Parts: sequence; C-alpha cells; structure tokens
Amino acid sequence: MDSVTENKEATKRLQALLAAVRGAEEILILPHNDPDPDAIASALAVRHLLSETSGIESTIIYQGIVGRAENKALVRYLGRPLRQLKARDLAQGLPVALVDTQPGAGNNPMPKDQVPLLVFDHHPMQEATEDVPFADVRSGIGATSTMLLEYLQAAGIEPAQPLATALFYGIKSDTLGLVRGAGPDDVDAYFYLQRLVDLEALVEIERAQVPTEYFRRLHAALHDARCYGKALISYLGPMQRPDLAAEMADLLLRLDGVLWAVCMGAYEDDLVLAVRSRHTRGGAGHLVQAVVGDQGTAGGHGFMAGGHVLLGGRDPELVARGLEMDILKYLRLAGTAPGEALLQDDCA
Ligand SMILES: [Mn+2]
Repeated sequence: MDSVTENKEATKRLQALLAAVRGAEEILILPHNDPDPDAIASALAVRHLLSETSGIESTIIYQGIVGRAENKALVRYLGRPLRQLKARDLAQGLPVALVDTQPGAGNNPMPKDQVPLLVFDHHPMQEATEDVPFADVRSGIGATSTMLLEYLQAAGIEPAQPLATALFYGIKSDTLGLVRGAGPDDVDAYFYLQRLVDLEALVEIERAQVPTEYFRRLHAALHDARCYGKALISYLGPMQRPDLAAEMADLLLRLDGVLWAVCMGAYEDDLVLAVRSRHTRGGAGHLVQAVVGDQGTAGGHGFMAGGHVLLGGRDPELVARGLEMDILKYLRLAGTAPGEALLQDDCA
C-alpha cells in the first residue's frame, strides 16, 4: 500500500474513533492484566490522543501487577501514569477503552456483561469484539504502540519525549527489536520514534536492576528445565510475581535447537503458564489454549502466549506435571524421548 492510501486509512480510522467518543467526558483505559511496555505505552497514547483531540479526561487502570524490573522502571520514568483497579471503577458505568487486549480474551478485568466503547489490539480477533462500537484489531501488526502512533500522526500530534520513548520501547520489546512478528508498519513507527527517544532513560529502563527473587527463580527454572527434543519445559515453584514465568521462558527459548519453551510457576491460587515458540508457524497461543482448556484462561499470539489454571488448593507441582504431559501430547512428543535435565546432559 502506498503512503497516500495509508494516510487516508489512518485519517478514516481517526474520524471513526472521534465519532465514537463524541459526547463522552471521561473514559477508563484498561490495558491487559500485568501490563507490559506495549500495553502501558498504548494506554498512555490513547489518553493523550483523547485529551488532545476531544478534551476527554481518562484514567488508566490495570489489574494485576507491574512486575518486571524494566516495566517498573518505565512506569517510574513516565511519572506513574497508571493505578491499580478498584472494585468500584467498573461499576460506575463509564465508557471503557481496552488496549492491547479484547473483550473475552481472558486477560483483562472487563465484566462479561459490559461492552467496551473502544478496543485497540494486535492479537487475534475475539468474537465478543464484534459488538464493540469502535474496534481496531490488526493481528498482522507487531505492537499496539505502532497502531496508536498512527492515530497520533493522523491527528497531527508529535509525541513528546516520554510518550515517544514509551511507544518505542513498546514496539522494541513486543517485537524483540523488530525480529518477532514485526511488519513494515512497525519498522516505520520504530524509525519515526527513534529520533524522539530519550536514549539515556531507555538505557536505564532496559538495564534496570533486579531483585534477589529473579536469580532464585532463574536458578529454579534452570534446575528443573527438561528437554524433550525441540521442547523445553520447566516448573519454577512458587513465584513472587506472575510474570516471572514469561521472563524465564524468553530466556530458555534461546537454547540451541529449541522451538518451544514452556515455564510454569505458582502465584497465589493460580498455576501460571508462559509459552514461547520459534516455530515458523508460531502456535504458542493454540498450544496454551489446548492444554488449559476450561481449567482457566489462556491467550496470546503465535510466538508468545500465556495462561492461568485455577489450583483450587491443589498442589501446584502436581498440576504442572500433569500439564507437562498434556503439552508433550499436544506437541506429539509424548513417549518419543524421555526428558533430559538441562543442567546434566547436553540436551538439544
Ligand atoms: Mn502488545
């Protein structure tokens, strides 16, 4: 598509958005649970866009925690623009914008009987999104931040340094520096933002120091990791924050020859699963949905996905071992080769 046609489409989308929010005075912006940099940056961009174009005030609220040291550093740098959801927030009946997630995705606090007014997302389309007055879902895009930058540009707004830095980091982290699921739109957005970025702040964010718990879970993840051919599976034990499983899965996927990394850990009454895939066809989202089934919630893209299984008081390790068998069956690796401990044999 040439840039003139692209600009026309962006303008059309912006006009449709402005029509959808006409008359609204206040909007709640909800990124997905345990928001990542792409969700945080996109939420901030929606807030800025609505305020600049329509004078609408909005509040960014999230469920879960901002866990990763890098994400905490980003939120600190941005002056803490978001707060945790309180029970009464969604009971007020204010219009809601879902960002980097959709109704029915299972990773946001939107009640099933409420329809958001706006949705911006790059995950696969959910059925419930069809009822949303304004929904922009483009699963071919690497980051929601890329989509939001396009709205800002269509509205003639150049993001100030903190927002530009957040959007840049959102694209960079969601696409692993433009190598995972990134398309030409992400590349354009990345290089547009690059000249606006606060480089010193970005270095501080990306090299944020981590607490002892990080190394303890890393030790547990390495100690438990078992290789089954092209799959690596590990149970981390109890975690102080739910996104440690994802952090460890990212790391384990780097092992030579591995196409699948699955990390599981217990957090409160949930068993948290993180799945990473290097398979050319992705498949992480399908895998986690297939093994979690109706035992909890699951979602994600082809290359990264996650889920929660409700423990209901069960022993998390036993549940994790059961899921491990289901994962191996799903990947047709059950019974092919016994798992080899990562730290004892040269697996893969
Ligand atoms: Mn995203």
